This record gives sequence, C-alpha cells and structure tokens, in this order.
Amino acid sequence: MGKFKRVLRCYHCGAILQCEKPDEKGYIIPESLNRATPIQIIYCDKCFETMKAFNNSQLDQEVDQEILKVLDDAYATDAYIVWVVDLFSFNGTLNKEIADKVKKLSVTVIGTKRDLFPSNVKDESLVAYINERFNEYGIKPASVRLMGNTNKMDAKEYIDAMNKARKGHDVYMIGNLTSGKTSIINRALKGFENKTTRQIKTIKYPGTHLDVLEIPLSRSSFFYELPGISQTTSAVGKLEKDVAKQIVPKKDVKMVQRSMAPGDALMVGSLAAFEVLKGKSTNYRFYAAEGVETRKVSSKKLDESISENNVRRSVRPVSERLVSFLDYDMFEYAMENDKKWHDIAIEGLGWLSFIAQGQIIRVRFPKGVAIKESQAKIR
Ligand SMILES: Nc1nc2c(ncn2[C@@H]2O[C@H](COP(=O)(O)OP(=O)(O)O)[C@@H](O)[C@H]2O)c(=O)[nH]1
Ligand SMILES: [Mg+2]
Repeated sequence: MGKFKRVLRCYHCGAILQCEKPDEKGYIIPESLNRATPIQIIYCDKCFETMKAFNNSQLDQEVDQEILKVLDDAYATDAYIVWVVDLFSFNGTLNKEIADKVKKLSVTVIGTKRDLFPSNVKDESLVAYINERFNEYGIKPASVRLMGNTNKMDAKEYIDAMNKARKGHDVYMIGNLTSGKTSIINRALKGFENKTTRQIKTIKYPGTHLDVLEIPLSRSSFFYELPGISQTTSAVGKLEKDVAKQIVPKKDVKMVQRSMAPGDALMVGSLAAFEVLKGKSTNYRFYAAEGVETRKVSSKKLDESISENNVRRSVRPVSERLVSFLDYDMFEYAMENDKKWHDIAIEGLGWLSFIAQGQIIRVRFPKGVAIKESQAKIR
C-alpha cells in the first residue's frame, strides 16, 4: 500500500492548505499548520485575518446606497433620528455606514417586541444592553424606549415627547426590515393631529427610487419612515423561507437551560452549535423562538450528530442550505473571568447566555451571519 496523508482545507474558504506559495490560495505559515491538532479547525492565513476583523467588528451589513443618500439630507438639516431595533433579533450588529452617518445627530432608539420577553426580565437590563451596543458604534442615544404589542402606548404622550425632542427639525425613522417601524407609526398616529394642509402620503424621496412615508409635522417639517435596512447579516435573511419562519418568534422567546462541561456541545437544530472546550461545568441558557429545538450531544460526535440530524430531522430546524462544513463559520471565544452574564448571540437566531469564568466556547453558525459576544441582554 502506498503512503497517504490527510488533505487539510481552510475551514472558511475550502482551499487546500499549503505552506509553499504565500500569494496563492490556502497559504498558511508552517508554524500554524504544525501547531494545529487533528481536531482543530484551521483557516488559511488570509481567511484568518478576515475572520479576526469580523470577530471584532462583525460583518458589515450591506446597505442600499439610496438610504445613505437620504441620510445625507438628514445630516445636512440636523434632523432627529429614530432608530428602531427588534429586541429579539438585535445582537448589537448595526449597519456601520448608517451609524457613521447619524452619530453626530440626536438619535433616539426604540427597542420593539418587548412583549416577547418574559415579564420578569428587567427593562433596565434591555435598555443598558441597547445603550452599550450603540455606544460601540459611537452613538450615544438621547433616549431609549421599549415597546411591545401588548404594552399600552400613550400615543399622545409619545408624539409630544418626540415633538419636544426634535426641536422643530425633521424626523427620520430607520431600522431593519420587520423591526416594527410601521407598527409604531400606526399606533402613534392615534394620537396625531395633522395641523397642516398637507397629507400623510408615500412619496418617492427626491433624488432616489425609495418609497418613503411622509407625515407633515408642521408647515416646514416632516417625519419620514425610510424603507427597512435589509437583513444581510441575519440568519433570517440567509435561510430558506420555512426555516426563517421557524426562527422568528411569534410568542414568547423560549429559554432552555443546560449544564455543560468541556466535551459537551449544544446543537441548535442543524443551524448552529456551541461546544464547551474548556471551563468548569456550568449552566448555559439558550434563548430562541419556540420552534427552535436544542440537544446536548458530545463534542466528539457533533459533526456526526449534525449529519444524522440533517436526515432524521429530530432536532429542528434543519436547513437545506447547510450541507457541508463550508456552509458554516466557526469561532472560538476565550471568555474572561468576570463572573458576569455574557451572551454569544447569532443575529436573528438566538443567544447563549452564561456566566463568564474563563471558559472557551466554540460556535458554528451559518456562514455570513453576524455573531457577537457581549454583556448579556438579560441580566
Ligand atoms: N410581538 C410583537 N410583534 C411585533 C411588534 N412590532 C411589530 N411586530 C411584528 O413584526 C412584523 C414587522 O412589523 P412592521 O411594523 O411591519 O415592521 P417594519 O418592517 O419595520 O415596518 C409584523 O409581523 C408585526 O406584527 C411588537 O412589539 N411585538
Ligand atoms: Mg414598514
């Protein structure tokens, strides 16, 4: 029998790893290759560099350039910005280009879908989470409000507060698709009195192809609802429709708690998995929509368990778009030891919450979806 060796590939781009030609695909310095243990995931040098950047700053959401154009107007007129985020799917990933455009303006944030969270979750912790995430992008929100379908909204109070805060300037409401902008407007309109001769209407925003809802606030100032920012880094936008439906919560967010130690892994359907590589045995909480199922398996058998689940579908959801390792990204988080609650959140899918105590956690998730580690949303 002839000799053979295992062909190693970059976990991210799939290129065959090689140590000879630095300018070609799959190059990795020999030290990194030699240091890697057989079970370790390996990236080529190029992917490793991009992954590092991604890991620190998340993927950049793509944005319709015309939205940026509208925000140039907002900037020029010192407008008041209302930025709507969906408390469930928001993992702290904001569109950086948009954040840069509005960070010098007065920005108020509305966190929607509060009703999906258990009522014992403190508003303060959600508000602190939102503030911290916006601060990371250089935005200090003038205020943060939480809203939910079942919460009462005093429409008149809301409009009065907005009118006071906007100081006569225009208002631009921005936020991801389905973040809840239209719902807020519909509720707020109940307390709105149009004192102008202009109508509320959808217009093509001048100089763009964008349909924008225009509400006259005074003779010379308007409220604009911009089209939703597409969810290019959310699991919802990456997976097929029926899977997307299962991961968007309709009722309360579900929490499952599992004790995990090194060697344990938590499968989230076949969509994602968390492996504990190092650390004491401790409780991990996973928050997701009701239809998202989890199973604790052995880390060693994780690949096998996922392949098997792709066929048997006993832990849902399973996506047809995730068939090989190249369809996932993988990160390892070396946690600090601050004994505080932290989250590792996968945008649009859910988040793992735990007390940081120096553990190492490896996460796999659909490629192109933003992942983020931060202090916990629910503390
Ligand atoms: N449970 C819950 N669902 C909401 C809330 N706000 C919006 N939704 C739902 O989220 C989806 C998108 O809402 P919409 O207002 O159209 O979002 P827009 O795309 O930002 O205008 C709809 O199915 C709404 O019913 C909320 O506070 N709680
Ligand atoms: Mg809308």
